[in-house]
Amino acid sequence: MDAPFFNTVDRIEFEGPESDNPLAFRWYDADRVVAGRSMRDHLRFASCYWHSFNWNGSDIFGDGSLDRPWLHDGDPIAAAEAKMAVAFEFFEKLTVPFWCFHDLDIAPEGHSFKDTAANIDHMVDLAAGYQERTGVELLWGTAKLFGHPRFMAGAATNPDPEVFAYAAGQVAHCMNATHRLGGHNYVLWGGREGYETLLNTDMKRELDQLGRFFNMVVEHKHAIGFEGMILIEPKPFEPTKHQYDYDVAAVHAFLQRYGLADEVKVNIEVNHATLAGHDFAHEIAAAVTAGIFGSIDANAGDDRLGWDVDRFPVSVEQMTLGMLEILRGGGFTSGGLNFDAKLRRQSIARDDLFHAHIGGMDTMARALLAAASIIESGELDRFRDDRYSGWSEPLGTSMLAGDHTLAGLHERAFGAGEPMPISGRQEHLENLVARHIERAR
Ligand code: XUL
Ligand code: CO
Repeated sequence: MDAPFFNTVDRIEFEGPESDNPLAFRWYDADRVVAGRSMRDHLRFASCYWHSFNWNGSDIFGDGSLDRPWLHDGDPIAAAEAKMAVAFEFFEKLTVPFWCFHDLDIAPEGHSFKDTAANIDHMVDLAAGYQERTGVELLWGTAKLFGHPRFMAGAATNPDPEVFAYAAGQVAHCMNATHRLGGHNYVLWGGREGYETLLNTDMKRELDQLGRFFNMVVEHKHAIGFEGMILIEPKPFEPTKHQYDYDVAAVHAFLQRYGLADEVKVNIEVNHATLAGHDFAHEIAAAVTAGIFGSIDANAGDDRLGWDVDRFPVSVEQMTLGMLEILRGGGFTSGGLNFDAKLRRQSIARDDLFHAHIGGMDTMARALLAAASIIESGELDRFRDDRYSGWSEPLGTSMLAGDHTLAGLHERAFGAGEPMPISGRQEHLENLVARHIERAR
């Protein structure tokens, strides 16, 4: 394989909104300070290994279309090594500060658990060297508990305890690897943790199994001294017909039920939110409200396709509304914006991967500027505070303080008269957001 792999692309630089250079940032200016923090620190961009380096462009109807020679050439370990060289060439040229992986993205599965573990350890040693040389850090690691047929009926929620035990071993190994690489978080997405039919499913048992599994994950985190956050990634369906981690609200209820609400937060993916019938911004607000906001998988769905298409984000408006909730919640701590996004199958030129990420990063940077400008102007928050101002008056405060009963308010209603409705002013506020998007520079 030729090196460098991306031989037509150099380091991507910021050139400003007027630039016509398609291989430059127009909005993402890493060192620029916005609302007290550099763009690099606000956005904490990560590139994901699986879609960019492990996927060959195949879909359920067609074979691989992308130029990814390491996916079919030669010895599996040599191929994994070649893939990692290309991945870090990409991260460095893109200037993305973080990356994310599944254990089996970076290392081939062996003939036994022991072989696979040795393959992972070898690749983690190499990754540690690349991280050291390039300065790229690990946003999160995760274990692939959904690809192999052993997991077809679930990992932690499998009817067979042997599969649960295998998955626990795999997660322990992957958590140790993530810890070794200085990972900022560890993610659990329950790809097969759900069911296809209740006819063969004992929901109560499966939820108890999942609760125990996550408690073991938290116990292991403390046992090995891993200081990163444990994150669950909600998704309503696909691959299973119903997934237990349906959305943020379902995950929060689950965490409370199994005593995990102080230990585990959420990794919210845009397209998973929309598949659950929510706006992206709703899921962030739900997580901030519950105190479990962690990290984001940035991507986009398609309005006419009801599955997880993982496009790169292109809508400044959608992302502005999301960034607004993130900033209102205080911004990221250990989390970041991971592009869990893939090319379209016809995007077969090597540099398409750069165009995709540059577009995504510029979209998010513009969204950050617009959201920061909305917050700085204070108009939106003033309107919102005014709308609830009655709750600072005696009636509002005394009702919340518990000084009234339903019977007392029943009596009051006879003499109180009709409440005076006021406008919700949605269109006015939408125009306000549009104005900030147009003007934020
Ligand atoms: C699947 C998905 C996963 C997780 C990590 O829809 O989003 O890639 O982000 O397992
Ligand atoms: Co994801």
